[in-house]
Amino acid sequence: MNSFLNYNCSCCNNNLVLINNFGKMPLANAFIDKKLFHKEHFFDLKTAFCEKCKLFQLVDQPKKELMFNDKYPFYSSLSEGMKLHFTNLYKNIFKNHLSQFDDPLSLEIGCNDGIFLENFKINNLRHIGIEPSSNVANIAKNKSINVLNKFFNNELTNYIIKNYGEAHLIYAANVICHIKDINSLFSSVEKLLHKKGKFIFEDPYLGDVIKNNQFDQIYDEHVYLFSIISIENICKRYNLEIVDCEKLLTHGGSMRYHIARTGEYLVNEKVSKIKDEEIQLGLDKKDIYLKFDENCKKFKNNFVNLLRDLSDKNQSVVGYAATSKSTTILNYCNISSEYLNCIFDSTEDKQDKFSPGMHIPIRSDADFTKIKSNYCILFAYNHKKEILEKEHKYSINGSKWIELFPLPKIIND
Ligand code: DWN
Ligand code: SAH
Repeated sequence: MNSFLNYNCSCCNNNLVLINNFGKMPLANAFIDKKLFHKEHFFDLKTAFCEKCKLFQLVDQPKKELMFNDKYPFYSSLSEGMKLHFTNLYKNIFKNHLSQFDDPLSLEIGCNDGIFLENFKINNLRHIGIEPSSNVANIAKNKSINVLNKFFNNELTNYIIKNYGEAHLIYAANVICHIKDINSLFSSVEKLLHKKGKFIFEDPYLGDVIKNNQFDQIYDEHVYLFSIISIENICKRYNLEIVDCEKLLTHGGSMRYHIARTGEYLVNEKVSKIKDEEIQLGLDKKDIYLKFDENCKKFKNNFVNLLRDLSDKNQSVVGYAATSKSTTILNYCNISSEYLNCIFDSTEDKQDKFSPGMHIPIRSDADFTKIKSNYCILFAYNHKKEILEKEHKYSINGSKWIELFPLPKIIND
C-alpha cells in the first residue's frame, strides 16, 4: 500500500498513489441468473489518489458498454424521495437561472427514466436527455421526453450544437462521476455551454465518504469521488469556475457544483468556505486516504464478527435494497448466503436473481414482512426515512435493523 503505481491520473497524467485494494469485484449492477454464474465478469477494484490534481479515482474501470446497456437495472423513479428532490430542484433552477432566458435549452446527461426532465416536459421547456442505457431511456421516451439513446461525448456534442444550438443548462445527477474521460467531458461541456449558461451537477461527495467511512460508494460505475478542490482544478483547464456549491443529503451525502464560464457570474463565498473545510480535513493530502483504508479494514472485521456472532446464536439475517453499493460491501467482506439469507428489493429486474459475486438471492420487497427474520441490514441507508416508514411493522415483533456506517451496528429502538 502507499506505493507509487505504474498508473497515471485520468485527469492530469501524474503518477498515482494506491489507496484501497478491495480485491476481485463483479460489476455492481450485474444481478445474475444461476445458469450464468460461470460467466460472471470480475475486475480488480482498486482506488488511487493523485497528489497533483487531488482527484480520488479508480485505478481501472470496466468498459462502459458492460455497465450501461439495454439491461441497466437502476430505475431512478423507484424512490418517492428522489422524485421530490428533482421536482424541487427543477423549480429552483427555473426560478434562479432558466427564467432569465427566452426559450432556454436544457440538457441532462444520464437522464435515466426521466425523473428530472419530466418537469421540463410538463412545463413545455426545450430539453434533451442523453441516456445510453436503452431500457431506462425507453421509459423516459414513453413519457414524451426528448431522449438521445447515446453516451455523452464529443461527437454527440457536435450533433447537438448543429441541431439544437447551445445549452443554457447542462445538468447531471450521479453521472459525471461515472465518466472516465473527464477531460473530454469538460471540453464538450465547455463547447456546448451558452455564454451565460450553467453546468450544474451533483455526485456523492468525497468529504462524506471519508468522514463516514462509506467505502460502498466505490464500485465499477463510480470512477471518481469528487471534492471542490479536484473539480476546481479541472475547471481551470477549461476556463470554467465553480460559482456556487451545495451540500446535499442524497445518496448518503452529495455535493452539487454550479459551474459557469470564468467571470460571468459572482462566486458565492460558500465555495471558498467549503474548500477551506476540505483542506482542514486533509482531502488534499494522501494521509487521510491511507487512514480511510485502515477504516475500511476495520469495518470488514467488525461486520464479519457481527454476522458470525448472529449466526452462532441462530439468528436469521436478511438485507433491504440490493443497491450497487451493497455489491462492494458483500464482496469485500466475503459475505455469502451462509450469513445473509436474502435481500429484498423493489426492482423487478433484480428480483428472483442473485447478487453479483456473492450470489445472495434477491426477493420482492412485497415479501419482506411475510418472511420472518431477526435482523435486517439496511443497504439503502440513503433512503432510510422512506424505507423505515414503509416497513414500520418490521420492528413491532422484536426484529431489528442493522445500520452500516461508520461501523455496523444494531439499532435498538
Ligand atoms: O449513482 C448511482 C445511483 C444514483 O443509483 C448509480 N451508479 C446506481 C444507483 O446506486 P444504488 O443502487 O446504490 O442506488 P440506491 O438508490 O441507493 O438504491 C436503489 C435500490 O434500492 C434499488 O434496487 C431499489 C431499492 N429500493 C427498495 O427496494 N425500496 C429503494 C427504495 C427507495 C425502496 O423503498
Ligand atoms: N441521473 C439519475 C441516474 C443516475 S445512474 C439519478 O440521479 O437518479 C447513472 C446514469 O448515467 C445511468 O442511467 C447511465 O446509463 C448513465 N450514464 C452512464 N454513462 C453515461 C455517459 N457517458 N453519458 C450519459 N449517460 C451516462
